[in-house]
Amino acid sequence: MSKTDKLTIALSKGRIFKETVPLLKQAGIEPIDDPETSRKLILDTNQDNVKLVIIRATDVPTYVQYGAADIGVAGKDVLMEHGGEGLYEPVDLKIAKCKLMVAGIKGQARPAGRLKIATKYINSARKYYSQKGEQVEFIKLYGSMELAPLVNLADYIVDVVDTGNTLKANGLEPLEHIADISSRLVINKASMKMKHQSIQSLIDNISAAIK
Ligand code: PRT
Ligand code: MG
Repeated sequence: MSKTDKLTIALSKGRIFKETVPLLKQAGIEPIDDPETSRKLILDTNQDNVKLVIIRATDVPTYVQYGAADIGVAGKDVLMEHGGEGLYEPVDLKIAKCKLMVAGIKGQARPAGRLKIATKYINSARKYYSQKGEQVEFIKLYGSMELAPLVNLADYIVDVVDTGNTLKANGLEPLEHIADISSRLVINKASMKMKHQSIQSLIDNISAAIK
């Protein structure tokens, strides 16, 4: 509507925050505090009407879906698990790139029988194996997936891989590529209507800054 629309942007700490800051800067938005050193969960910016909320990466789609944030930045891996309900996903920011992969113990032959797959990406993994027509068993984990094959909790893991150094350091190797992942700008559907002008101009400025 107007330049004075209040905008709340949801970001996670770490790589997404670091790689989003330069894009926001192109849209004239600069955070006042650094989330790595500040304990604040709501960060002011140089723009009176724009604030940032700092939350877990997997919670970003939820905050935006329910309108607690108007805008967010989330990995496609996280969005695929969430399902994208209530969200527009207008821009691929091409940041925090990685690959969703199947990995297992290096050099180990495929075990006979029904595979056990440990992952936090249950929905994506289920879709992948059902498209392959393979019956597998899933074990839901919340982190440190790389450990699961080492202690015989699972045969394989489904996880995001960037350099592959973490797999390698744990004696694992990537086996199958499921999807290329990057982070997306997500917008609450009601906000997109109610605050159209402010959000559209943010989208335009950010889009122009993407490499
Ligand atoms: O860390 P936390 O539990 O709070 O949440 P999170 O892991 O979901 O958040 P964060 O900030 O680590 O990741 C946010 C988003 O970054 C993810 O949703 C992905 O879209 C994206 N991304 C890009 C990655 C990676 N690269 C990545 N390498 N997310 C996680 N990793 C992990 C990887 O699984 C491995 O354990 O980082 C580790 C190092 O990777 P390698 O392959 O370079 O060794
Ligand atoms: Mg992490």
